Amino acid sequence: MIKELLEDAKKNAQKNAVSIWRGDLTTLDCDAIVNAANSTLLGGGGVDGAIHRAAGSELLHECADLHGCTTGAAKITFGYSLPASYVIHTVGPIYNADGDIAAQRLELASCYQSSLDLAYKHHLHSIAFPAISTGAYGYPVEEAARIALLTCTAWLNAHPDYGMNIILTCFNSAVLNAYQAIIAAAQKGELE
Ligand code: AR6
Repeated sequence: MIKELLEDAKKNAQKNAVSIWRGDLTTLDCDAIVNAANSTLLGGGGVDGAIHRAAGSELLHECADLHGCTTGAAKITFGYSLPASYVIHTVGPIYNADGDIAAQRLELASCYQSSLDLAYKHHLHSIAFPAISTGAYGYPVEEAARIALLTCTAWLNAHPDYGMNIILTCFNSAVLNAYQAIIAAAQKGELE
């Protein structure tokens, strides 16, 4: 299934793109960067902490008026001192190996889908994601990377003429390796 989606995405390449990039999300000059936040939207560690530090205190003030965010949903703020114009805050699932894995998958996919829908609604054309839930929230990296890639390519294929540039950022080699392995397997037709 991913193979077909990647091939379809390639056909729409002049308009839409998904790419993998290793580095610090907060340095990217795109329309929006996505924050892997918690449900309070009042800051935290990991990429959330890095975004708030780079954006400055005005971001926290705006977030305080948003009254939190539920898992899988997304809310938008300005980017303040960040190079990105906007921050889209989403809340990934806290991974629980003994819990409902299918529900957690849907919640993680919903983070990507809701963020892209919100970017679309605000007429944004470039968006960079961290690997949501793969840090403090403990989601297995390979599975999270697969969900991210699948959801993003499906979104692009549902909006073939829009022109959305999606960057999936990797802050460590585990995430980068996971994306590369999925793409390689998909290209060989080994991934369904
Ligand atoms: N740029 C890109 N990716 C990053 C950066 C960065 N500057 N910093 C970390 N990552 P995490 P979560 C990667 O823990 O698992 C916070 O406290 C990191 O390597 O930031 O969704 C929130 O407030 C990992 O691959 O987010 C929540 O309480 C990925 O970003 C909780 O953590 C996500 O790691 C959310 O946990």
